[in-house]
Amino acid sequence: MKRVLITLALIACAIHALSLDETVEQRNRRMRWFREARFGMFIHWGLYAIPAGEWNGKPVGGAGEWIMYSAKIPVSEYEPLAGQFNPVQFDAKTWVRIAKDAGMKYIVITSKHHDGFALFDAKNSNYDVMATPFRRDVLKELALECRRQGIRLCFYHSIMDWHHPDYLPRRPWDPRPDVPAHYERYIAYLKEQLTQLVREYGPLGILWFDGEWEETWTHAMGQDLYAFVRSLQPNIIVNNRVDKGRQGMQGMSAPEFAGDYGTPEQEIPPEGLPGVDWESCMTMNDTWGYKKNDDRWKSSETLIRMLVDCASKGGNFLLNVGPTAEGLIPGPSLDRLADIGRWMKVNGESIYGATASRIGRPPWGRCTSKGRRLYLHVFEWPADGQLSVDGLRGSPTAAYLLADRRTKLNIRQSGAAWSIALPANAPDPIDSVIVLEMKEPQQP
Ligand code: FHN
Repeated sequence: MKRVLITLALIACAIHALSLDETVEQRNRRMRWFREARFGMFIHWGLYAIPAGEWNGKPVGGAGEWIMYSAKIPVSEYEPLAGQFNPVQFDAKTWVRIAKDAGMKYIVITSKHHDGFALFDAKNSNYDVMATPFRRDVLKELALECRRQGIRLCFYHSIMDWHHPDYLPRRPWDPRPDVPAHYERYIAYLKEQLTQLVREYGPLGILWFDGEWEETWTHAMGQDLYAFVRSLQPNIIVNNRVDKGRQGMQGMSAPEFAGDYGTPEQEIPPEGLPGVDWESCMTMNDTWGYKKNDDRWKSSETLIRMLVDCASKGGNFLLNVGPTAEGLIPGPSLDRLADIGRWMKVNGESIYGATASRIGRPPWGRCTSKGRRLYLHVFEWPADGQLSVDGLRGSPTAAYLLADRRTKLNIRQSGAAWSIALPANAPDPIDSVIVLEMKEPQQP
């Protein structure tokens, strides 16, 4: 069944590629950096960092970036937040260095979230960062710093817009009946902003669309916007939320929908999404945008193992930070990113450009593969010092720890399986990586 799914997905990709006169080889070339990167930073930042989960002195449920909706705040009361936005501690160089030190290869930042506020000097709007006391083009500073430090810059841009007068549907608590709306005019506005972002802040790695689920946004509009963005920058990558092809929070659903990869959210598909590119996006606590009282932080162990889980299924991991109104990445996020960076410094080779292996999901951890190399991610170190590995294609020629490449580990065949003799103590309590050099490729 899995092979059938993979075959169908590959056919789907071929159909989709051909639909844009793109050969499979050309698509593979366009997706190559994404598949190599495997790990990116998601940044949700905007006016919502000011209330930070509270409104009129009361805590507001839901994600921080949804406070305008969750607290039923009309545009007239939310818009003045722009007059308070002054993140004087924002420093693009620091943010990019933090991402790099964590082993991240790309940054996806909200150029505009659902609240409609532009984090850049938008030519077609005064509801932007230049209309705030800060008066600095955040995305321009980030774009320059990403270029300097060799990180791909990507933008999250919301189709849904709770602020723009031409966007429909309006929120029930804010009908603004005296303000006419023309949805086609909104689409033109959206395309103007995307044109500016690509031409003045690009070239970009990804345009990460979201907010595609309302009935006003149609499949035809999604297909048109995908083609439009690709015409601006032919090698750009566009996620599947440009169109209507998402199944809930899942990935790709059918070949007729536009989008280059699937976007599971707050989950990692148990079997991955065979045959298509995909990226799981994940919060470190429970919110994307900053909330002062959200202290439900996932552990560094959980986050590292999520990254490995994604790579072991051929997917990317987009890990979110929600900076404060002052422009700082929260301390608990920094601690976790530092832990991840320490692990990646030793073991990044087993993630970058790696993908699923024919071994699947062994009881002691996960497995990634790259050409003829297998990376055994041992979460549970065997008490008896013997690691059993099933399902290899061919024989291993060498085995060693990424943490100690010089010491060769003893491997012996034991029936259909292989057994690797391990040192008494695991080099890493979260995930110790053993390399198996094989005679043949080990992809599924
Ligand atoms: O509504 C958004 C939400 O605020 C956040 O941006 C996530 C991140 O992928 N996407 C939407 C919910 O699916």
